[in-house]
Amino acid sequence: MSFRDEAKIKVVSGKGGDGCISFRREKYIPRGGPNGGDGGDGANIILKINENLNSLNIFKGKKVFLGSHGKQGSSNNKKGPSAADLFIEVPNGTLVYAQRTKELIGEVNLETSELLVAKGGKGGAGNARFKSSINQSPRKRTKGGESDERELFLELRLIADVGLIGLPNAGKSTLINCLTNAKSKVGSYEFTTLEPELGVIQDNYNKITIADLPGILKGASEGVGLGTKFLRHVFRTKILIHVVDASNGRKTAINSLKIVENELKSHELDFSKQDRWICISKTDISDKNEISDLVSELQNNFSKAKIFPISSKENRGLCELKKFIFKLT
Ligand SMILES: Nc1nc2c(ncn2[C@@H]2O[C@H](COP(=O)(O)OP(=O)(O)OP(=O)(O)O)[C@@H](O)[C@H]2O)c(=O)[nH]1
Ligand SMILES: [Mg+2]
Repeated sequence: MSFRDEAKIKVVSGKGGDGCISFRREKYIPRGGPNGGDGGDGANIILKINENLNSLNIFKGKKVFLGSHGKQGSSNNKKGPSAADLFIEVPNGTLVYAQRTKELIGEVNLETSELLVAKGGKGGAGNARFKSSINQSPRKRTKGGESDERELFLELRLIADVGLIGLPNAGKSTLINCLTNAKSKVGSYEFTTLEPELGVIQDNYNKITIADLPGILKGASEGVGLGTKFLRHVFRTKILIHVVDASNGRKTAINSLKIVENELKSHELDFSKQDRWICISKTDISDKNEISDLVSELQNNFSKAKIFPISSKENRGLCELKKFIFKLT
């Protein structure tokens, strides 16, 4: 199943139950007072975080969510039962918009783990509530509140600590597979990875999530290759690791770095404040002198970026990289 990071759904909360009109009828009490109970409340519709979800694929088949109605009140001042709220589970980082106006309603994440998206109708008042000194036998009650119907647009921004970016074939998926439990597809051709993949790296104290993304080509911001739409999934990572293939020489490596950075700049989201690390990949098949020249050139040009020469194939430099990744928490 392909990865879905957008979904359109319709949610309809439950109606409130009507209030009841009823009078006490007991032997020897000819004109018993009103005893109609209130109606129960209709179901609220609530989006709720499920941290095990990583996509909006759950909405592939089901797109309409109906809450149950509250029950009517009944005699003897019995309140009608309220309907149970309807919880819809969504992944961490789900943004919720009104479909028509695109207005942001809220976001489901670790801080806001539940978001009310359609309020259930209130139960109506039974006639017992309308008794007064001038009206001992009210025939008045109120109806339950109407349901609330909303068309929502959901957009997922995966929440990861680290994002891997780079040209296609740079070695991003090989790296995430070495660092984490991910099983991202690896291939010697471009665009092996077609959708974001998450992996988790863990020690006794910390858990870090890494996102592997499809490669970015020159012109991606204008739609070349797979475009840059998926970049939103690494927008809130603590750092971006830029994976640069060193095996085609220093110049090509620097050039590829510039291409990817330019595409980031053209994106609607502002990536300029996110820290960058640079992984110089495939050092096992790269010229040693070229690598050391590349490291110094990068250090001069990107003084703030940490630089890690690595080889995922020969497990070089990965311990050092992991050490810094764990320091992120
Ligand atoms: N020699 C060597 N080859 C590597 C290394 N890392 C990755 N490769 C190879 O480089 C090719 C591309 O690797 P991937 O990990 O699929 O690259 P990617 O950046 O995920 O590529 P896309 O998903 O297409 O963007 C594969 O043939 C890998 O086996 C490395 O450290 N050394
Ligand atoms: Mg890949």
